[in-house]
Amino acid sequence: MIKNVEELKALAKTVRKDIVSMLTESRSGHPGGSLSATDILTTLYFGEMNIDPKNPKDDNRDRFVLSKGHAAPVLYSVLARRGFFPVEELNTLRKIGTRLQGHPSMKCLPGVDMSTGSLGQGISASVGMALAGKLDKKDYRVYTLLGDGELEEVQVWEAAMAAAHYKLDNLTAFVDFNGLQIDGDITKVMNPSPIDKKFEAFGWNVLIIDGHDITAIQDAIEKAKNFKGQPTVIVCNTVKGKGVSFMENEASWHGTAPSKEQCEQALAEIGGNN
Ligand SMILES: Cc1ncc(C[n+]2csc(CCOP(=O)(O)OP(=O)(O)O)c2C)c(N)n1
Ligand SMILES: [Mg+2]
Repeated sequence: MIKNVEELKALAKTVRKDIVSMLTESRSGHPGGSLSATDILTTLYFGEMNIDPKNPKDDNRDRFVLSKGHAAPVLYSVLARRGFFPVEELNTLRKIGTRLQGHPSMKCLPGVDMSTGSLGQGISASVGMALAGKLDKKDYRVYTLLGDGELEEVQVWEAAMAAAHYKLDNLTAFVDFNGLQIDGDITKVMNPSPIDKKFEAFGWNVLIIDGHDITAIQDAIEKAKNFKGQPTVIVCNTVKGKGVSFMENEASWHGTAPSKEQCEQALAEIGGNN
């Protein structure tokens, strides 16, 4: 388990470079929402979750559900770097017959706890996993990551209501609050704000942090673990496309792959040693 912030920052650079490289190779996929979620997934997978790549289906493992399933590249990178499958396999993203489908499939790839892609469904599955943990008297925790545009799906709020009703304090949801969805500014498409007040009204403990500040992510996870009687949501202020200047805050990079030249520029900007 890595708690050192400098080490986690270095890993986040590696993950960002994986994302850019695999999308360039596949010539399709979703960079913006993968890069905005990188610091969250890096902190969780390397520094927090009780998981074992040698025993990916262990009953007592912590679970993670990528409710915003289109951000599959960031999940694939952390799983590969954590040892669930060979790093070279990242180059097969979205190719015919690959285990690295455009959206994560739990049937193909070890480490994927739930197949997702249809927005709104992942958090519902997480509620079921957390409730099962309570009924089975198990100590595992369930984490899920939602997009801010995903909050426009009403299924999210049914799940939120159920999580509070069943007092699922073993469930922590992250909201990747990057302000953009596929069609642009979330406040123009279908404004989900105020996100914090909505979750509060649905019975959740709410924390608001900078989603690129690894120390803040670690602190919030710890607070959520110690908070009893209610599920916790960590609203993460993020930048879509974080780390690549020409992708940052640009809705057009929601689902567009970089060219080889753009990839070179992005890799140089991200930097890091490996
Ligand atoms: C039920 C459903 N409706 C529509 C889509 C198409 N879709 C894919 S990504 C996306 C936008 C999601 O925006 P957000 O949740 O903010 O993701 P992020 O900004 O983190 O990439 C949409 C509408 C989908 N995957 N599922
Ligand atoms: Mg968004």
